[in-house]
Amino acid sequence: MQHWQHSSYEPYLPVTEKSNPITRDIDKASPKEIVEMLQKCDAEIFERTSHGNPMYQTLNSSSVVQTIVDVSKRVEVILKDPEDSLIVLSGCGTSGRVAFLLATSLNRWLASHHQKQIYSYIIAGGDKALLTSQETPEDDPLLGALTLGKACVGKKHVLFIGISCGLSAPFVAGQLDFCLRNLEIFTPVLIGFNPVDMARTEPIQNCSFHFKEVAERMNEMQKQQKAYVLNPAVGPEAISGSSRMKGGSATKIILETILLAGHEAAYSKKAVTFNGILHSLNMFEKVHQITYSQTKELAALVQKAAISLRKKGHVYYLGWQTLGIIGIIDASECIPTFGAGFEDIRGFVSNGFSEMNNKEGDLSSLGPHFIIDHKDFVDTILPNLSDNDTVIFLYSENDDLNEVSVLAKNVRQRTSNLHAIAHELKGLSDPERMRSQFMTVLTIKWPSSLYKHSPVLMKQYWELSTKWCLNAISTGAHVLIGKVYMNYMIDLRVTNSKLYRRAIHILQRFTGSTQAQCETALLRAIYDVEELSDEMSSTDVTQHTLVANKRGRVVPIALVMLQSRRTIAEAKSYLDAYSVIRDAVAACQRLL
Ligand code: S6P
Repeated sequence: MQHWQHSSYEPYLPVTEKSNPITRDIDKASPKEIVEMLQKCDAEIFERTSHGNPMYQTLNSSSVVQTIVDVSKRVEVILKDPEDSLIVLSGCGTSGRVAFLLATSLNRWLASHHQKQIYSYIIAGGDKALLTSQETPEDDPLLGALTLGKACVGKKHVLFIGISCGLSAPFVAGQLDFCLRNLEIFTPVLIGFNPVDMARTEPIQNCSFHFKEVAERMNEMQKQQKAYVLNPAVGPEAISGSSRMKGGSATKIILETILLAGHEAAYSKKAVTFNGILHSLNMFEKVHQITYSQTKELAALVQKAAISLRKKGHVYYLGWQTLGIIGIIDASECIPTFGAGFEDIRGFVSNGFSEMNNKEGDLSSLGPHFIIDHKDFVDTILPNLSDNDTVIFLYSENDDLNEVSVLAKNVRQRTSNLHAIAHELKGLSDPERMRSQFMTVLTIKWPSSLYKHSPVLMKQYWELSTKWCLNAISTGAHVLIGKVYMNYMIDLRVTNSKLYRRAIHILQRFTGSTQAQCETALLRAIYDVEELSDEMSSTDVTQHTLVANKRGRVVPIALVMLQSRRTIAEAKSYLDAYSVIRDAVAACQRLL
């Protein structure tokens, strides 16, 4: 049995918030060890058995596979009769980004096959949340329901797939509740990675239900095949709670398995079967093995990225097609995850917003966070590029390699610190010429067995593989520059209720103080006062998070206060002496 599966292991936390024993010492690891730890953590997605622990189902458990079969058949029905029908994928943060990626890719596929485009995506906070962190709308169930209602006006059949890795987002709970009250139109599906028993029970503001209550109603309805819950446990995240990693990857795997099976049944007359689904899941496990077979090369990129960040340089991902979008997503998530500066790691995609194909169109007028085209990189970044910066190209043999070469040549004039992650299937016609353009190339060679299983899915495999590589690079680099303590990101931004609860838990974990003491210290740091007024103590979590959004280092400040009984001013000046959170916390641990 995995250590985290024991009932005594962090019993008050759901799987998605537990700390992973594999990465306990990630903050002291070498780049190669970091990549190996991430490889093991990601391998847990494909764990075959729950080792007799009835509490957990895995991705390969027959009940999970059967639910995938059932949902795939729903997809098939909608694809065969697309009039007045819709498949909506929805979530917050990373879950919404995965929803976007799949909905747009599959609509494109449908359009190219002269079929009606029936996919739609919803991300809490709208399209700007695709590129920036918008954590506040995640707490709003009414907004979730309203957005869903609007997206489905006039539709008679809607398959709604709500994603919340932690079974926690009120935005998604509101949507599922809306579906459950309108089952004549909606078939709701919930994807997440905790047992229903561990779904969030915190009351939601202005709302009569919490997440667990909705998930239980979903479970009830599943008996009549009117709703479906897909919630295998895939183990805790490598960085505690960071569901952009395993949560995002597992969501992508499940959704692609479901949607591809539905497509094949509708268009290739290949019936959805239990074994077919199992086989698809096995193929994704191969993608994991192939990607991580190059630990050394990947570790070298982690190291390069860390050196750049340490020297106050930057990391740039320049990707083609959806690989570019994967790069943009990974880069933008570093800001909320590691408190990174927006310039630290940035992504660019060929053809910018026309490649994104997002609902709200070109967002570049919203500001620098939304400048994503290669052309913008050439105009604004290239002139100041230096050897302190690491540039990583992301492409496959299906891309315009001449275009890749031209851009590589331009970049080389400014820096030799240019690398590539390249996906090859049949092999390039002139591999040496491509290789010579970069300092290093991590070539991922794909066996034809995967292509034969599904030519349609190759692009999705490459996306997932690139996601794993980039998650390793950006996480590893931030770990190496000291942003993480053990496997906790302590300096988190407390911008919604989930993060507020996580912050309190982290404080309890490291100080041994009571929940009440930790909450008080956190609130003092948020409101920047020594003494809380009655109004501050009695106001709701939403208000706290709105104030916290404007403040930095609230959790480290609260930690120092709790640990050393210092005033806020003293705690701040104590922290000023440390640029590395890991050092500050370690020193603080020694204070008592
Ligand atoms: C996690 C990421 C967050 C989550 C979001 C939704 O690394 O930063 O934005 O995706 O909070 O979480 P969930 O559990 O509802 O999918």
